[in-house]
This record gives sequence, structure tokens and C-alpha cells, in this order.
Amino acid sequence: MSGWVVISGFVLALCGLPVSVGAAVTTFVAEDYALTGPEQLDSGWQTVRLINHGRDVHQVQFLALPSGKTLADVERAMASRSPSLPSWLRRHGGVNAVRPDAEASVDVQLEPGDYVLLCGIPDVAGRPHAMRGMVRALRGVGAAALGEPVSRPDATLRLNDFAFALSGPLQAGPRTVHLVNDGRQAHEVVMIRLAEGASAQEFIARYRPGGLPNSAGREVGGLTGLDPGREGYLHLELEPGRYGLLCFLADPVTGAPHFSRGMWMDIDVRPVMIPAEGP
Ligand SMILES: [Cu+2]
Repeated sequence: MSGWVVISGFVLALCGLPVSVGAAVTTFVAEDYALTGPEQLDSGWQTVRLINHGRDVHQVQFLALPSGKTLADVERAMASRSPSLPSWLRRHGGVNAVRPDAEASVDVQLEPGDYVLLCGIPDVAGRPHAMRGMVRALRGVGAAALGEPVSRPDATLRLNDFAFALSGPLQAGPRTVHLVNDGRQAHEVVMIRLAEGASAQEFIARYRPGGLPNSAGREVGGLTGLDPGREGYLHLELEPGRYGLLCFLADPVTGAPHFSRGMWMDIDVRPVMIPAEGP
């Protein structure tokens, strides 16, 4: 499946502990159909949050522009060859699949330069939200250094052509998953909180665009498209139960969505085990 107001906050460590990390969170707000947020962001690893005030499901995809290309070029390309994105855009991830009245956050790695931010999720008529106005420019500013990751992961999710590989089980609670694209195509992950007894495959079979209810489950975030070799971090609030992982991106040659090639996975999230007290 392949949204945004800026509120820049700081998570301040309590009690002035010397280990305090000032992790800045940059917020974008999605509406039907507009994206609000900052016009520039420091390069390096950044925590980005998307709050959805709309009634449709939204995302914010970070796309690096090559030199010489502008936002107007992207808009022209979308108008003439909808709905596919121009191949010269480089995918850096972003916040994926946020339902109405929900929010989600990820860490993305930005280099200095110009970006286009957009929502590629289709509306009820199958038209990407970017074509209804959910597209804006952003400049990555600062040093060329890539910087250190800001999050410590609980697990690693490798994206291959065409499968997900998770390094280990996930327990309920606030969790961070490190995503690495080991494939030769761009990939994404959409997280689904599955209904009792349902699977990611059933979610796909019953999926209709436009934020309509799906009896097999509901979107709870994810990471938008990442180019081969790129990485990102996904922050999740997991409940005990079953989740589905899906990649909706299409093969550039055949047009087949990656989930149809095997890029889906069901996982069980276990409750946190509390060790029994000794006698
Ligand atoms: Cu994929």
C-alpha cells in the first residue's frame, strides 16, 4: 500500500540522568487529502511520526530527488503515467498504513538534498492520495555524514525478493524492529492486527481501498518503500495475538504486487513472560 503539521518534540530523560538521549520526533499530520509538516529536516537518522486526522488510511513516503529534478517533475509524471512513481525517485522509507485517529512512527535515514513526501495509498476509486494533494517538498539539511541509528531494535526484519525474514519472536509491548532491504527491488511492510483466526492472506482477499473496514484485520502502521540496501526502524505498540506483514509494492516489470509473490507473513506476538519468583 503503497499523509502530514509539524510539532517538534523532545523526549527528555527524567531526573537529568547522564545517559539521557534527546531524541527529536518530527510530526506530520494527514487529512483527507492533505499532508502537513516541516519543510526541512536534518540529515542523518530521524524519528518521524504520522498522525492521521482523516477518515482514510494514510502514509508518508520519503523519496529523494536526483539533482535536476523537482517536485513539479514528480507531479507531472504522476499526472501523465498514474499511478506508478518515476523510477528516478529513491525510496528512503517513511510511516506506513496509519488508520483514522491513530498515529505511528519510524526512523528514516536522510542524506542532504531534496525530497518529495507523498501518500501513495489509493482512495476508494483506486487513485493514489498523492494525486489528490497529498504531496509536498522537504529539504534534508546538514552534514553529509549518515549518523548513528537512534533506536536499539528488539528484532531485525529482512526484506527479500520476495519474502520477509524475522530474526526472532516479538513480545507484546513497545517494540522496535530494524528493517533491512536485502532484495534487488524496493520493499515495504504494512502491519496488520489480525482478527481472531484470520491471516494476512485473508486480509488481502477482503481488502478494499478507501479506509473501509476489513473483517480480517486492521492496519497498525509499517514502514514505506525502502530501496535495495536501505534500512529503517519501525516502532510498534504490540498486543498479544496474531499480526500479518504485507508488501503491496509492485514488480516494476510484471506489475504483480509483492504479496502475490510470497511477500506476506503471519506472526504470533506473545504476552511478556514475567519470571516466577523464587521461594
Ligand atoms: Cu516487496
